Amino acid sequence: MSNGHDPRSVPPSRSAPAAAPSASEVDIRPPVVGIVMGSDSDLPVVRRCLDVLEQFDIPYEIEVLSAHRTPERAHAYSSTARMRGLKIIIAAAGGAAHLAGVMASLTTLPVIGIPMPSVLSGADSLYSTVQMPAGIPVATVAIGEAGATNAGLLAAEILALADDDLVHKLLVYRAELRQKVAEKNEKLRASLSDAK
Ligand code: AIR
Repeated sequence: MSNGHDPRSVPPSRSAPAAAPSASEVDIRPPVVGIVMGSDSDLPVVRRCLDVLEQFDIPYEIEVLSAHRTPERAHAYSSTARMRGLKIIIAAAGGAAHLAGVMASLTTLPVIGIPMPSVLSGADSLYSTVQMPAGIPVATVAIGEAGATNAGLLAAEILALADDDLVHKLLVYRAELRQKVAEKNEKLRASLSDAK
């Protein structure tokens, strides 16, 4: 499944679904970020990552791919990723989460791993994603939704090395974060002075 702005891609997590774009609005840019997840059950968390990529207007593709259930497809995906024009792979899996490591073993593209929440609160996913042997790196982010958001941001930062427009968008994003914190402080102060 390809591209963040393709009407066939997964629905947004927030707000009402947008009307289907007209043919002229369909994004035909080739994906530069490949997102793979071990199961469709990971999608609610991975959606945070898609939201970021869409916010930064980064074309992506997304697939369910399992290191254990579909090992041949996982190998084929990663070993052809660079040739297909991808620049970054993001792999999300839970439990015995070997997907990011398998992806990283077959490509020299940067691989970002998102440990999914699990019956062990994601600790198993985290350890099995982050504890790579020397030689095959996986840039592992936090467990769950925060990690998914940060995976999208890290991908944007990597792509921004060669894209000034993305640098600008990242700076705006940070400014908005600061603004939100300032608003929270204002609200806190107001509620404390009301309580007096
Ligand atoms: N998983 C799937 N294949 C290998 C792994 N590690 C993970 C998925 C999901 C969890 O197993 O990434 O987080 C449970 O998957 P399911 O399909 O049973 O819901």
